[in-house]
Amino acid sequence: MQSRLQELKQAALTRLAEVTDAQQLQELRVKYLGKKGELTEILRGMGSLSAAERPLIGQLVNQVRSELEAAIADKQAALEQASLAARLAAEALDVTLPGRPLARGTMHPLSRVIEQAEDIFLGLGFEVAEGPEVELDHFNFEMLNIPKNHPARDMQDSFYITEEILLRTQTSPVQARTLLRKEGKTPVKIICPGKVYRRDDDDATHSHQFTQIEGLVVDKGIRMSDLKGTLLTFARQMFGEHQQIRLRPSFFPFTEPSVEVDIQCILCGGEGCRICKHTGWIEILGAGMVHPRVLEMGGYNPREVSGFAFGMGVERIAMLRYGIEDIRHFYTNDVRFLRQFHRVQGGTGR
Ligand code: 2NL
Repeated sequence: MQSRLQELKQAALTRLAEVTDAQQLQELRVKYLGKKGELTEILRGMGSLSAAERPLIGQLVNQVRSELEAAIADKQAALEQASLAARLAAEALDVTLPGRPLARGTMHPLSRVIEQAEDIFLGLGFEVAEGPEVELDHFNFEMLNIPKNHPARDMQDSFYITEEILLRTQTSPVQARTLLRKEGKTPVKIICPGKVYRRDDDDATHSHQFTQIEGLVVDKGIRMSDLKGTLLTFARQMFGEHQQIRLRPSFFPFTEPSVEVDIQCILCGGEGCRICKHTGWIEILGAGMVHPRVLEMGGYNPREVSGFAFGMGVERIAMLRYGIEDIRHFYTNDVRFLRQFHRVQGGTGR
């Protein structure tokens, strides 16, 4: 019996030495120590032993069992150690290798101009207001004193979704909504940047979607000179501190009187060139004193308050500032175009 136990132990240890993975180890554990294992079988055979032998052999069986258990535990630890070492080796990475370059984007020129304009107007005490691009005819046209028969309301000129709903053709509806929201309170002093849509055949200077910034000030005693001063400050901060502006009479249904505003040509400085068509001046925006009807519809009494408003095309400003010749560049998103605006500064160093 004793020699059978010794043989069993030797055989188990020999096979244990040959084990190379966790599964083999488990199989070996079952074979020798399991419920139907070889050691258990020997225990079962102890019934045939004499009473004197039984405790001796029992003790020996227990000793062999704990020896095997210890050896198996050692082996298990060794296997785990080896597999961890293998995983670490496989996942090793060389931290001294140079990193992969990170592709960096650039700020879109339209976003730059919007941000610059917002900076300028925030500095003058304006707030930025935004609103929906899908708009009611009522806010887009009616509240801006653009009557039902006005040519601007031609189905051919706007993207109508239903009879009453369209893609906004200007950001003025945001201003109309703001007037209603303020319920007659003054001052109103906002700018509204955003996308606008008009049915147009796209070419170098036309786009069916473009960007506008409109501004609106309503308060007691607002005069044309407030409009002039505000726009001169804007022109100087946007295009250079020595800029001059020129106001020419114009017409918009929502302002009276209305003006078109020019700056001195930023290419020739007023000498006359191709860009300014030899006039020395370049139109950058439209403006005027808010029409009394517009104030009234917005919930303000035109006999108590007055206001000025203006609107400009952001693409046009960006094209002038950065010398961009084709409006389609803004929307084609050719990286060769966009990369040119990596850290570029505009003419005024802003
Ligand atoms: C242009 C000029 C302009 C306005 C927009 C405006 C808004 C309200 C009341 C009165 Cl709520 N006016 N906006 C005023 C004058 C000109 O835009 O060239 N647009 C394409």
